[in-house]
Amino acid sequence: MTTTASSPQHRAAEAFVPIGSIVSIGTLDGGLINDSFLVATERFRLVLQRISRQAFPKPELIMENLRVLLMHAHDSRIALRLPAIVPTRDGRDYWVDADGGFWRALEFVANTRAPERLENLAQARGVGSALGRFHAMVHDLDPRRLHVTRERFHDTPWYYARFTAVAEQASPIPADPALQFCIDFARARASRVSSLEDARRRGELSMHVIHGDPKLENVLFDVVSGEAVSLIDLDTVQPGLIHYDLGDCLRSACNPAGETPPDPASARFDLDICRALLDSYFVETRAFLTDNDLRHLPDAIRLIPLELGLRFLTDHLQGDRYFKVKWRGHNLHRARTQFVLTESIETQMEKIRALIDMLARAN
Ligand code: GN1
Ligand code: MG
Repeated sequence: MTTTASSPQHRAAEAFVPIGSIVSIGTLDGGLINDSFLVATERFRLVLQRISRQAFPKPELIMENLRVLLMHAHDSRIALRLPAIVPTRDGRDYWVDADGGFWRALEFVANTRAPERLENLAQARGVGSALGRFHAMVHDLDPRRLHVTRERFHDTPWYYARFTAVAEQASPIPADPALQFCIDFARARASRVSSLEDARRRGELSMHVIHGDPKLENVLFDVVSGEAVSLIDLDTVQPGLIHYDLGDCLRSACNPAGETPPDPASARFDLDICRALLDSYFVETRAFLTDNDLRHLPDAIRLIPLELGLRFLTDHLQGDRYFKVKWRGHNLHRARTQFVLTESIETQMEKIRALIDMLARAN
């Protein structure tokens, strides 16, 4: 799609590329928060994004973090490509339009693809290796050097409290079996939302630099070698628990149904994918993972899909203010999917524990 010269994305693109050089601007669908475009000039392509100020009240902090991360990655021996910042024509990291829209441009990582679903177990290994290399790369980067770009981003008890407050306000809840299922599902887990935050508060888990959103779509595979070569979407790189990343990566990669399957009931957690992914993750990280890290990992796998389900459900109850939706009910559909996935994890908890013990011993 080519946009008109007066569109906001066209005007923003002109801040980053030489005047008159734009050949086309296409929309990059997929992200649930920011607006993304692929800008092509005769000589190169770049990814142009308008950062959601609702999700990121201070988007300039994202760019400051990205600078720190990229400098660190540059000095690292670990092979993982991270998209470079494309500065504006006057050398800045971002451009703000007349309406306050915050725009930044990143390198388009060429000759790669991001499959929506895993196509084979070799890709699962690739995802685990890429996340492992990322964690290994930032292991010696002091998390205090990074800003918090999004407060309470993986604070499950906080999301739960917000859900109950919003559900309270929304009552009487419209009669809808899917909505009732989700609300009952969430309420039945009230006593189990704080396990990870409690462990953090007790000092059993320590803060590291994390990706924050390492879902499958954010892993890029080389089109020729098939190797996982790059991690993108670095907006939520900030201090956190590696458990948030592992939980998020596994909930996304191990559910062959995806985030919006035709039928939410088809969501399930695939142990074979989990085994392949964690095995290659441990190859990169086992040297610095602690016993406590491993002990709390099964719970993170259960918690992060529950948390995402709570976030989708709350957004549905609030009238779809945060996540982009394609239809009214999309967030409810997504919430059901995450809850069905959570249930599948809950029924396999003993196997997940045994699997992690086995892999930790083997690596
Ligand atoms: C959002 O915008 P996107 O697709 O990168 C969300 C993640 C969710 C994800 C679910 C800042 O990510 O937390 O896990 O959707 N990002 C933010 O697909 O809320
Ligand atoms: Mg993201």
